[in-house]
Amino acid sequence: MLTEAQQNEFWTEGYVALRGTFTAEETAALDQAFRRLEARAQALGGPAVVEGSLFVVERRPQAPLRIERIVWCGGAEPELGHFGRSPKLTVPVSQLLGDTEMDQLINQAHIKNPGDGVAFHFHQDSYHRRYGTELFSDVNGRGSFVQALTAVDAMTPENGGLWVVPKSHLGGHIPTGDGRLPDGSFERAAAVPLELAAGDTVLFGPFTVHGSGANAGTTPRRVFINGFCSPGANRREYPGAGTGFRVRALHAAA
Ligand SMILES: O=C(O)CCC(=O)C(=O)O
Repeated sequence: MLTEAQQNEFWTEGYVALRGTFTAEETAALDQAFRRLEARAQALGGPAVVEGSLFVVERRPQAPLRIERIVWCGGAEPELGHFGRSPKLTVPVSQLLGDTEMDQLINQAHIKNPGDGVAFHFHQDSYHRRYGTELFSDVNGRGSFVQALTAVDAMTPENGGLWVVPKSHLGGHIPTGDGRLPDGSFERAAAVPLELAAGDTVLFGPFTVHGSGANAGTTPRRVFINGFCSPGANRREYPGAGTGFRVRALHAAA
């Protein structure tokens, strides 16, 4: 469970890093599942649904395959479904959502290999959740969504690690047409790199501005992302999850 200090850090800074969420043995299992996903991706000629997982890939002549994301990766790799609903993630998330029940919307694999150019511009997840439209309601008044990003490899600024803008959540949702935050709507210079060891997890809310650059290092940077909303918040249909895969955290909400 999150300590009070960790919960305060989340609400004050917009995110909190948890060290050693998964054991070395569990992290090795994540690594193996990601390798199998990557082998499946390498066999594809373009975007495809495979066993309930949406592989968003781009094949380019004379360049490495770009694996943009693998949506609902637990379809093709059921072990990733189980890890994504582990109490190690759902209990802290439920503390932050303030409810033992939640709907899982995201169970996703991001694989960035050196030189593949995959990058994520600075954004708020609230855009992707359709905040501000009829498809999402902030039912708990605090964003109603928490994302857990777990490092499968050590994550550094060199290998395309995540950057977060502390306190950027305090201004709430920034409306955009296409998810690209307008110049001046957040303090880009205040972004800090998140260094995680394999098996560590960062939790962040829907308004926390974050992004990551291309992998300019020599090692892969793979992350396992699971996102949960409060029951009743979401009406958007997600691949694999529909309007939400109901999960109950095994504890009483703090
Ligand atoms: O994989 C990354 O670096 C980006 C992850 C992210 O921005 C997200 O899941 O919202």
